[in-house]
Amino acid sequence: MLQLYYASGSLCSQKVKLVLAEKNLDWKHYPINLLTFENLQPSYFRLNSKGVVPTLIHDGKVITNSAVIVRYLDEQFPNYKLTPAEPALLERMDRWIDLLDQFPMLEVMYGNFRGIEGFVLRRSVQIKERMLPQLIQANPELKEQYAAKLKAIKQLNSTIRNVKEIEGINQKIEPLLDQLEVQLSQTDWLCGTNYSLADTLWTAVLNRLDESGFGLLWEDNTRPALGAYLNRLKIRTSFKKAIQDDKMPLPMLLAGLRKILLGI
Ligand SMILES: N[C@@H](CCC(=O)N[C@@H](CS)C(=O)NCC(=O)O)C(=O)O
Repeated sequence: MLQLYYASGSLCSQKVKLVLAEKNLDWKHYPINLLTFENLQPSYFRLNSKGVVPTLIHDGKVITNSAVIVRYLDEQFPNYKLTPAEPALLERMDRWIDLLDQFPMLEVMYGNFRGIEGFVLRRSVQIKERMLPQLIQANPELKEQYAAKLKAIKQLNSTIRNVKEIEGINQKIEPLLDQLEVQLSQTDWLCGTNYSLADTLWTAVLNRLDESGFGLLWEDNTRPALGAYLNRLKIRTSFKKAIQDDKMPLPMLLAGLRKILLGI
């Protein structure tokens, strides 16, 4: 049985859920509430030393990175292969996935989300920065892992407060979209005629860019092939299952808002 620790609305969880849906695999749900910081609990840190979602458990193996998880799933469940067999196409798929992995999506999201959502995200980073030193004190056996998390959170907090840095990161989005536009003007999918893991992962990222207010960069018709591509991705059943239906249950949301806004 596949067991997935995931968080509703988390981009990295959505990538894995999309692949599970594409392959029509059953899996056991372990929802983690990022708003109440369940991911910082010692029990979760023992499973995932970075305290992030997703985490997949299968056949006694624990896998903690979405890019590794999706490749693992494609190898283990070859019923519907999402990896091209031809070496040149495989290389192309790897290039698209690397490009996406190197892109600072976390900073784009935390730096650009507006309204209550943006407020909650940014406040959650500040709270984590306060919680982690206490967790280091209380859990000496996890000191190194928590210290690494604190360092990463401090870095994120400093970046998202720096308007100039966020502007610089935002400026990298259009060249990335241009590369997609060139490819998608030639082929339906990123690796040619067949849908692949690269398309699955880009579904989550493009959708998140859209939610962060960057949809105008293709909706204004300057990148028509990209706009049409996202429409093709959105009509897949996997999009409905993994993204549209990915709503946080109300009790979890309320517990999260209480924690973030009132500190209880
Ligand atoms: N490289 C990791 C990144 C995982 C990651 O950053 N997950 C985010 C959600 S998309 C998370 O758990 N954030 C909570 C936190 O860092 O405290 C992956 O792709 O799995």
